[in-house]
This record gives sequence, structure tokens and C-alpha cells, in this order.
Amino acid sequence: MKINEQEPFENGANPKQEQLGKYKGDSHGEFMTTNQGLKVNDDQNSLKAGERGPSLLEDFIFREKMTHFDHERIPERIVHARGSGAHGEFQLYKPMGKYTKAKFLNDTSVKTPVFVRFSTVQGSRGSTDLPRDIRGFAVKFYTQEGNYDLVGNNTPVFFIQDAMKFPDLVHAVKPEPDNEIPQAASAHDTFWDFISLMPEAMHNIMWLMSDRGIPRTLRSMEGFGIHTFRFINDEGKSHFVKFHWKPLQGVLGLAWDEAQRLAGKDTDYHRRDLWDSIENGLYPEWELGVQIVPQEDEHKFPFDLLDPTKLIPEEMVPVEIIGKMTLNRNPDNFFAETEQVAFHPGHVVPGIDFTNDPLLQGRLFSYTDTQLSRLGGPNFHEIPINRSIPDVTNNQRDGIHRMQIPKGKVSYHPNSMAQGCPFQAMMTEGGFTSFEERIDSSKIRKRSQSFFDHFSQPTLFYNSMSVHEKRHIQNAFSFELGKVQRVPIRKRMVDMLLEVDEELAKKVGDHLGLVPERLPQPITGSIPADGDPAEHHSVKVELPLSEAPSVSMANKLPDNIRARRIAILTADGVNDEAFTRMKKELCELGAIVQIIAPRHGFVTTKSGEQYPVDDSLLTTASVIFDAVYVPGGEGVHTLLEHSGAIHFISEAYKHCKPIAADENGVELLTKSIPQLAVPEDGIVIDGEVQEFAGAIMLHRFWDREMNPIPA
Ligand code: HDE
Repeated sequence: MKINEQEPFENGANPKQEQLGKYKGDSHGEFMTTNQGLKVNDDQNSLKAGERGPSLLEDFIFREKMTHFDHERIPERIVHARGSGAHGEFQLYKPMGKYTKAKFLNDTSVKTPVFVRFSTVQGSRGSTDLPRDIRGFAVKFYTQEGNYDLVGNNTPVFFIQDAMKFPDLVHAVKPEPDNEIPQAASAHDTFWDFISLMPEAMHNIMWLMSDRGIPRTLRSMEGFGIHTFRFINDEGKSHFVKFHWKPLQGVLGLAWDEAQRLAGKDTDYHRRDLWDSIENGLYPEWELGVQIVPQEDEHKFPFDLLDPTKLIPEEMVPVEIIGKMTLNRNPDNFFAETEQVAFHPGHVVPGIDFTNDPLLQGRLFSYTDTQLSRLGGPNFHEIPINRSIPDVTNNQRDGIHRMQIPKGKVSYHPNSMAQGCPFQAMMTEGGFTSFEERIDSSKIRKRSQSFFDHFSQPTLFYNSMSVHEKRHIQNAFSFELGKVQRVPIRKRMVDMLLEVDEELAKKVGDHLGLVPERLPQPITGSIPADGDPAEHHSVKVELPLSEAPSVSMANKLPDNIRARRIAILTADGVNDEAFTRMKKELCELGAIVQIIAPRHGFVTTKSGEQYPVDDSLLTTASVIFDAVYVPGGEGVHTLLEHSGAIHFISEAYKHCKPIAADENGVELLTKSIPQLAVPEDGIVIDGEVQEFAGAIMLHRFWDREMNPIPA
């Protein structure tokens, strides 16, 4: 089917799922066969010369099975190796024709299928979900006009300004090359050595050291396209655009201690949470937002729109919400879909175009190149998950793993033998045309002076944080630099922090036993060997704002408790009324409520009702949950004698979570939390479900960190 013959995707009919369906197979009611379709009679024994004899090379069935197995692995992604995927759909709220001709951004009746892959950056494919790290947020839109990939992160800025530095950044953050230590962690010498010499990284570093670096779930992260892109409308007019994903689940983080414990208790926590919430019908949702800047305003900002280490504060250019993405289906097969999906910022559709951001320009080369070795050759677009909805018809031929069978003699253009097919589309028939931008310049290796303000936005970010967010940033730097072995590296970083904020530098310096000092001025970065330092020094620019509340997670709490995990910690003999009411009403609010007891099986209430236990104190931990409730009754006596139950409560308290109890359930709280003072924020005693739900919405009560308990 040709693009212009294609029907708009009707609500409910998902063309990508239909396409994928053709490739799916399961083994219900089928005979086992070889890869050649031959029925297999014995899959247990290899062919031997006699019962105890040697195996025979002739055994093609064994050889085929083993050869396939030997080649089951492909190279993991050099970055973003650890990821989790989901299918979904995107629906537009309002047509954007004024700015872009992209069809999927103009028709509100169309549901565009999407596949999303979230990822960590540093670790290997089997590493923990919970390091302090940037998270990838890559979305493939299967549009009527072809695939559009928005390959972003959960921070709105990047570490470097020029793609030339990317291999260095990645080498520095990855495990050190001599001993491959540490796995999935930035807290080591090579990373901070590089960063301490790279002042342009400071802004992204601030985001990484904030609670954004340890998201509570993948569902509770914002996503950002980072670069400034272009929207192009029907008249060929360009507007600059930055893309944002805003989670309807709110933006939530973990406590650092909690993240480290979760990494052990459930290293797949983020992956499992995403999977479970989709399986339970609690579909995660994000709204797509755009910041639009008219072409003529390009130079009206005190920073360069082409510089990927800068954001446009939402207070300067508001985010316009234009649509919603819902993730509503888990993949059928991790390898076939999540592992083989190939994203590329250069997969664009008409109406979306690039700018000259030098980081983006470098990415446009890297992503196809990397798939060639990762997915084995140039035909990776034929892998089902990567196929576009429109048919692919061109003169590209052959290559490893070719699936398409093009008929006829003609594989060139122009031709007369195939009546000129495949045709080039007339401009009026769609197709991609690059924005006509006049370039009149010398060929140079240089960076623009407008890129040399490295500190004003990190300072703005820090100033915009709430008290507890600032404390978390101080603690994160103290931890990370405390893990660095070489003191001069620590010192360079502490001195660099002085350029961001004096209090921050002093707090971190105190922890490390170092006194921050002004770096030799001017601060330079990225100087070529024969470069003039004067041309490369950082100049702190005066911003029109002293704070940007939009960057603080404290201002992005959700208004619901959907898919929050609540533990009901209980044992046999629990009083029926409060227990059943709390369970029912929290479920009605969309929370995932689980009964946790000393042992598996059933909990029997005072009246003799039985409820299945979801997890035992041995197999789960408070870090899995967002809140805990201890109902009163006989069961509390059992819990008071159980060290696991006491630890569960004290750890939840230490991680600042809401805790509710009624009747004698309060005794478990007072035994587990020595300094408990009721009334206390986030502690709900004999309360209504609404009161507990209100506390769960607030997520954490960070003031408790000021008086921490051992747990
Ligand atoms: Fe990537 N990046 N990147 N990156 N990136 C890859 O492509 C690269 C950058 C991002 O779930 C690789 O297929 C260069 C910024 C995500 O499959 C590779 C530069 C942003 C993913 C690559 C950058 C990203 C990748 C590795 C600097 C946010 C995972 C495997 C010029 C806007 C996609 C692959 C997935 C993956 C190169 C910088 C996001 C090597 C050269 C900035 C979310 O091609």
C-alpha cells in the first residue's frame, strides 16, 4: 500500500500490531521441527555410536540446535545497554499545522502506534536498574509517513557540546578498562577526572546529582528531546522546537540509600514495575509538550539555542501540551522487540527537521553506524519491530539478512524498464525536503563564543531546588567524590562547584575535608593545543531569572496515587473492618495494594476470612513500596516479635515514606521508630483512607532526614 492510499488509523485498529502479528508464533498444538521444518522425534538424546559411544558429527539436528544457541547473543549497545520496552499509542490533542506539516501532529482522530525503550546509560545489559544515572527515553512513532524517533533522555541537557567528545565521555564513565570496575556507577576516578576538566558538563552533572538521577520508577520520569529541533509548516516556515514528555504519574525520585538497597532486593525493579503496571491495566501516560520559538527570535536568549548544555526555562517559553502517549501493551519477546529495536534521531518525518546543534549533527552519523555491528548489517530496518507502516520501496538491494524479495530486473533509477518505478514523489505528494538554510562560512574546527557560559544555568538549577533537593545534591556529590581515590580530582571538582554555588561547594568540601578555592580565572574548557585560552573561557551570563521553579521535582507531584505500591503489613488475627476498608478503597484509587505477612499462604482475619499473602517478610522489603499500613488486631503481637517487621517499618520511616496504623498497630510503629512523635507529617494514626492517600500523593516527608534513624 502506498502512503497516500493509506487510511488514517482508526481508533482501536493498530496497524503496527497487525504488522507485528504476521511474524508472531507460539508453540501451542504444534510439532517441534528443525529450522528446515522437519519434525523432531527426540529432542533429549544426541546421535551416538552405541548407547555409551561417542556422539556423531552426522547429527544435523543436534548441530543445528547447538549452532543456533552458540550465536544467540548480539553485541550490547555501547551506551544504554540496559533497557525496558513497551508498546503504546500517541494521540494528539490539537492540530499543530501552524508550525508543522507532520501528519501525526495534525490529525487528532489518529492514534499513532509507538514503541518506547527506557534505559540506563552506563551499565551492561544485565546491570541494575537503580544506579545514579541518566535514563534514556526513546520513542518510535510508527506514523503514516514513516517512522519518527524522538530519542531523548530524562534530563533536558547533555554533558558535552560537541559529538567529538562523546567517545571520551563514555570511556570515562564506563567501568575502568584495566579491571572493569565499577559496574553501572559514575562514582569513580575516570569519570570525575574527565568531568573536572570539562566545565561544560556542569549543568547535566547538577541534574544527575539531583533526585532525577535516581527515579522512583520509569513511569515517574520526565523525558526531553534535549536538542533544539525545527518544526516546518506547509509554507516551509521554520520554528525552533524543544520536546518534553510530562508524566501524569508525577515526577518522583528515590532516596539514595533506598536506591542502593533496591539494587540488591530487586535489581529489575524499574523493569518489573513498568511490566506489572501495564499487565494490571494501570497504563503509564505522558503528555507531549513543545516549547516553540519563532525563527526570528533565535538570538533573543542569553544562551545559544544550538547549545545542548542549555535549556530554555519554562518560565521564559512555556511548554504547550499537544498530545498524550499511553503505554498499554508489554512486548511479546524481549529480544525480538526491546533488544532489536533501533532508534535514530535522524528518523524524522516531513515537518520535523534538524538544527546545527553540533551534538545532534554527530548523533545523526552514529546511530545507523552502531546498528550495523549491533544488528549485523544494513537490513536492520526489516526486523519487525523496526519496520515502518508504509511499505519500503527503493533500489537498495541485498546485504546480510535481506528479507524482502524484490521482483524484476531493475534496481536503479532512472529507468525505463520498470516505467520509472519506484517513482520519486512530487513535492505535493509528501516526502522529506530539508529546510533551506543559507550557510555561508569558512570550514573551521571551532566552537562559538556563545557556547562558553558553563555556570549560569547550573546555578539557576541549584537556586531553584527546594531545601531537601539541595541537601540531596550536596549528599550526592559528597558520595560520588568520596568514592574518587585521587585527591586532586576531588579538589578540582570542589573548586568547580564554587562556580555554581558557594554553599554547595562548602558542604561538599566539608565532607571531603577540602576547602574550595577559586579556579584560576578565566575558567577554560575544550581548548585545542594551539588554541587561545582567551577564546575559550567561561563567561557567566546574567539570566533574566534567579529561579526556575519548573525544574524542581518538588513542584511536580501528581494529583493521584495510581500504581503506587502500598504494603499492608499484617498477620493472622487482623481486625476485619479497617483492614478491608483500607485495602478496598486504596485499590479503588488505583494503587497496587499487597498483603505482606511473616509467611506465604493466607492471612486469616479475626472473623475467619482468608486473604492470600502476596509476599513474605523474607521475600520482599519496604524499599519495594511507596507506603505501609499496619492494621490493628491480634496479628500485631506476631509482628512485634518479628525483627523483619520492625526493620520493614523503620526502613520505610528512614526513607521518609508515609506510614499508617490503627488501633494496636501503632505499637509496631513506636517499637520500630524510637523517636516517633505523633502527630508527625506522613504518619497517619487511626485515620481515614483519604488522609493516608493524601500523604501517599506527597510521596515523601524529607524533613525526617534531618534526624535520621539507623535502619
Ligand atoms: Fe545516544 N547513542 N549518543 N544520546 N542515545 C545511542 O545508539 C550517541 C545522546 C540516547 O533505547 C547509541 O542504538 C552519540 C544524547 C538514547 O535503543 C549510539 C551522542 C541523547 C539511546 C549513541 C549521543 C542520547 C542512545 C548506542 C553524542 C539524548 C538508547 C546504541 C553526539 C537526547 C536508544 C544505539 C535505545 C543510544 C550515540 C548523545 C539518547 C552509540 C554519538 C544527547 C535514549 O549510537
